[in-house]
Amino acid sequence: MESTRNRLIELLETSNHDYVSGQFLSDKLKISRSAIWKHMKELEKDGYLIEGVRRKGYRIVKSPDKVSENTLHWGLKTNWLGKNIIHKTTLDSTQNTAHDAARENAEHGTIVIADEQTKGKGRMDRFWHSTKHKGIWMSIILRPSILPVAAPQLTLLTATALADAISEETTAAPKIKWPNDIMINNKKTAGILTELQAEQDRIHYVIVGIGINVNHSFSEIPETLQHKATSIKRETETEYPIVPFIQCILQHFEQTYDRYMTEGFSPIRTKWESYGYKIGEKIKIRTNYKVSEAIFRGIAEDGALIAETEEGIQTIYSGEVEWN
Ligand code: BT5
Repeated sequence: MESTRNRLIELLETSNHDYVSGQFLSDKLKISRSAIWKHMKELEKDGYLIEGVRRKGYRIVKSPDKVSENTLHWGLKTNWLGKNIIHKTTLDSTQNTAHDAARENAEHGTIVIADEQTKGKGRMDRFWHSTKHKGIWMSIILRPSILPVAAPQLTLLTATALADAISEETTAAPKIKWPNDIMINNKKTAGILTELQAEQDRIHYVIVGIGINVNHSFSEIPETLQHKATSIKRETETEYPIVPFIQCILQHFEQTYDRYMTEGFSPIRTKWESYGYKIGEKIKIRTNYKVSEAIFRGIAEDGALIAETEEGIQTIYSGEVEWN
């Protein structure tokens, strides 16, 4: 039943908003026209708005704001990203499912997305809270032909794509905190986790994990994080439809990634710096058990953080930065 329904939606979607005749659907699905009609009624119960016109057929006018492979495909304007979508109601972590899929040769651009995660992962085995239906919890499988040392640039390009999408879909003003956080009003709204499977000079695949707090009210943000985490709804006092938001992220991600592959990191870097959190401001750098005051100057061509200390310019590659 479920797969006939999915096939039916696929057939309606490929018509590109045009009518599809009941006869065509019944031939393709090998079920009667009255069975087609019953399926249409069921789709309406699921939130689809379907128009049926005599002698013309059916067309989808609106799909529901409920994440599924079908709703995400409908109206998705990407060329290669999200052609293959794995959606589950609950997963421990979309990263784990994405690794499994990648090992089984899932294609470049495959998306794994869940309504909730029970063991969402941050960097260094930290926990990522992923409340059901409140945010976007997804992983993208990529097979880039870049050297493993360039992989951190993928985190930075993902952050610019997210900042672009948040700016387009919402009234928030996102800032990117190096290397992997999106901040709104000085609080963390999204995080990125880039994991790779690689040899010294070759990447087998990369999984880019994206977690965004979208529609949490204040009390739905875990109490232990309320001082430093937020949601887009909380900052803008608006609730956002989730399906178009995800589609917008995928479109920006694809554009940014394609640009990176053709033009290199330079244009990404400029864009990144336009969203950079605390550029020109004081930060602290921890090196060899010493903490020094510095000014955050921007990012280098390879994605490293550039800090100006009393001893001169330093480039920082990972985690030794204090922002407060
Ligand atoms: C990150 O790590 O920010 C990467 C988060 C990536 C999550 C996505 S969701 C889809 C995919 N599947 C996964 O399992 N993961 C990815 P990090 O920089 O290490 O930050 C983790 C820290 O952020 C935690 O230790 C908390 O302090 C805080 N945190 C946890 N959940 C949060 C949330 N929902 N919003 C804001 N901050 C959070």
